[in-house]
Amino acid sequence: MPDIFKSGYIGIVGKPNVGKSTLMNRLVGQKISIISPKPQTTRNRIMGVLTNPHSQMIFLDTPGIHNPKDQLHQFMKHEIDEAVQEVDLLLFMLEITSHLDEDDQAALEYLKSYRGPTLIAVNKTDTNPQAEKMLFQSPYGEYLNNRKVLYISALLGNGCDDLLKTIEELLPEGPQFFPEDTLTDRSERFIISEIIREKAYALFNQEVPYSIAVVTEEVKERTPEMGYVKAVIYVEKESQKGILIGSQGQTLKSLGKDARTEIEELLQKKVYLDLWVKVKKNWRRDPNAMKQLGMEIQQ
Ligand SMILES: Nc1nc2c(ncn2[C@@H]2O[C@H](COP(=O)(O)OP(=O)(O)OP(=O)(O)O)[C@@H](O)[C@H]2O)c(=O)[nH]1
Ligand SMILES: [Mg+2]
Repeated sequence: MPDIFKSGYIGIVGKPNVGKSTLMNRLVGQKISIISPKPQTTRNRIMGVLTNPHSQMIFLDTPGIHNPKDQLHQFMKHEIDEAVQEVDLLLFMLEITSHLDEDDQAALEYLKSYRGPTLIAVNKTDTNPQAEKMLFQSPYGEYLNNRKVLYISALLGNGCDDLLKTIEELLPEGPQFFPEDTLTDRSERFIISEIIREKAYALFNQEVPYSIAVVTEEVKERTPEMGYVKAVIYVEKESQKGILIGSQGQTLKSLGKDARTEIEELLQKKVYLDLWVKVKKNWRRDPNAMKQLGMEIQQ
């Protein structure tokens, strides 16, 4: 083995819900990004770093590619564009489909216009064992000629070792950009907010999850064994506040319990989670409100 070190940025992109966050967590070996069966879960570019003796792979999980319909979508699109600008390799994920919906079209436009090195990962092969046969007959097929395609299950890990090997081969020789123990560039507060948002995605349907933004305002020690976390869940309407809190506060309590368990794992101690619900009217359409929630489009 020649004594060279490889490193670089890998942008994980694709339509909403194809499994980008599941894959990043799998490749890095740690839960960094939140996951949900609902589309448009990830809203930010989130870094996950895998360092080993011969390489450092810096993955950028991104929001699903879609046509923006409001200010939040604009922000998400901006996060994808920002991430892709700095990558050495684009990892384009897709699921086999018999017809291309609006999101597939948007994702394909992205792929077609991208000029740098690209690797295609066909995901969810556990639910589609015929994927290899079907890809080139599916509507995606005609756009993938001459591209390297790998078949994986991010959920079960099938094909993921091969994928890592291939990525490593394709990366340039380079320095170790981050210390060995770096897993992400995201703060503890950001990850706590995301955990709370993930539990809310699991509990609520229709518009409610999309109207939620979480801000973790305080993380401190109460005693050496006990942490204190204060977080505010913002919604867009009074009626949503009622749904979130539930009768006698039961719904919020149950959301808090789900989130607390995972926050305790993250902080490695017992935690008192102080959860608040506030209304920030129509924040998804309001650039100023978005800025206050930490989602500013920086030019
Ligand atoms: N069966 C199966 N399900 C998967 C696989 N990978 C991801 N999923 C599921 O697909 C859903 C979406 O996964 P995510 O990782 O949140 O997808 P995403 O692409 O990050 O979604 P957005 O952030 O909304 O763009 C979840 O329910 C996952 O459990 C897979 O390989 N097989
Ligand atoms: Mg995601």
